[in-house]
Amino acid sequence: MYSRVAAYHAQQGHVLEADADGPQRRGQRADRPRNRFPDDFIFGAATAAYQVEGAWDLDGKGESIWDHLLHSGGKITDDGGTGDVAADSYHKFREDVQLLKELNVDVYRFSISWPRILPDGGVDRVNQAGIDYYNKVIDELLAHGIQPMVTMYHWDLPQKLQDLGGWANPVLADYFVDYAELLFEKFGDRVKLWTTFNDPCTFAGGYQGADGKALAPRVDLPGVADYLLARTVLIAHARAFRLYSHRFRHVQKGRVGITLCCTWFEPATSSVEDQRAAETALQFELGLYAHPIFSREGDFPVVVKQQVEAHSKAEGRRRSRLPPLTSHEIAEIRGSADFLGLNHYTTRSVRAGESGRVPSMQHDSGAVTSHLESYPVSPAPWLRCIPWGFRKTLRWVSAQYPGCPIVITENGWGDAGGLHDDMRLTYFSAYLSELLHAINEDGVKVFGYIAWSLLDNLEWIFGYTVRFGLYHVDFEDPDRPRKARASAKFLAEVFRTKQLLPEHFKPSAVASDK
Ligand code: GBH
Repeated sequence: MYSRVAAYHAQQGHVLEADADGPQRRGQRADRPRNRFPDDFIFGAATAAYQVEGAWDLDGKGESIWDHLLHSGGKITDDGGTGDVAADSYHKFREDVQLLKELNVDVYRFSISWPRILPDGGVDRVNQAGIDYYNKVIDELLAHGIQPMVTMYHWDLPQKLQDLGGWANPVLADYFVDYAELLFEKFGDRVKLWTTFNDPCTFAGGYQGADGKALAPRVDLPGVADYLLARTVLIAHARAFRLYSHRFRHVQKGRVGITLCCTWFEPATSSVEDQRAAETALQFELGLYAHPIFSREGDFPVVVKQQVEAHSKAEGRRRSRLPPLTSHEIAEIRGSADFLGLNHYTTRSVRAGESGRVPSMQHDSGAVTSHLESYPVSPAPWLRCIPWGFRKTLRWVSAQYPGCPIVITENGWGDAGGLHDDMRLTYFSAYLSELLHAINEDGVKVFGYIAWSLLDNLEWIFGYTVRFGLYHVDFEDPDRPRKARASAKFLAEVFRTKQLLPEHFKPSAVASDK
């Protein structure tokens, strides 16, 4: 270990020389080596309840929409796998904390299963065993010097609330705020980093079709229920944030944000149409949720409102399928976050044109997306390793929402599952290198980086066929043993030293563009 660090110091001068004029060129101060993260930067690893916990009906837990879908008969996921046992983190969380220690993380990002705490969704029936479980997880983390970062909702809605229409029903905001209040009351003395929702853009997919690839709950109302969901989620998020500020913040002194997913959309050509389409695609994916919260003016992005309204009229509707926010709602949502959590994985190519069903968000966006064929592809075919898209995403986000503190809440690579995961290691080193360029040269305010995922886990509809874990899990073995992959050892060093070694710190595609 020492020799690696010494070798690094010997080469550091070389790294500085190679890109010495970066910050000066942009009028910033080079106050640390370019391959170093800020001293107070936080590193972590993430999971989500349904994907790792198992114990789907143990100790009073209620049914979630994922339990419901994957128990609905037949082979739903690619390998027929379910989250019934998953990585069994419900029983093995102490071992997981040991892995987190080994990884040298500052934070562990995990989600709370709403139906484990509130089996029917409402606070009229609290499951004490669920509260006890998360108390134990939180205490174990703190005992080992690891900060808990809690996601309140990572897609496992209590089925009873789906029976009410799920997120298409605005009443869900009331249920969510009650749930959030309970979490602040029970865990807020120890949890200082909260996100309300994980990636609504993706879980809206559960309302955009009912085919074999669709996520739960498989409501087939694209271009309608997904926009209703967006409104409910934004209101639920904002009210939970306001509640924290009024009732808890002064005592608990934590931070509350939201996690949104942002694919980078690269114009297929330099034509004005394709460039505009790529920008619009970003507004439909990220802007739909981020603009109401993080922009100065609030509300949905103008381009989204205009295009959905125009299509809705053309379809003979009396009103836009995107439900308008009242001025009161706009004000309540605007500024309702202490930080933005960003999940970033990959980049797609965009040209202007029509695609998707009518109606659908895809059709409304006027953007046709496709793969960038020449980049390495994961067995999860949506995922390609395109590191420069990460820096472009960060620059775009910080230009759109200036000053907004960002934490990367997910970034990672899926493979078939071996222990010698060279491609994952390559992915992490290349993406971390781009992240450093964004922070140290572009001045993007990123305060943390959390890798997806600590463990192999139920990859939703892909089942266990695609693995994202830093630790391999043997799902054939009832004991679900964990084993470190090469990438875990690599990240443990990055997290410990808060820097990339010169061989991992690459010149950036974006920098050479200019
Ligand atoms: C994350 O979202 C999730 O938060 C996490 O739970 C999950 O395990 C992780 O991804 C890895 O997948 O229609 O087949 O082209 C990532 C969001 C998921 C958005 C895949 C785009 C395209 C699926 N992305 N999705 S497909």
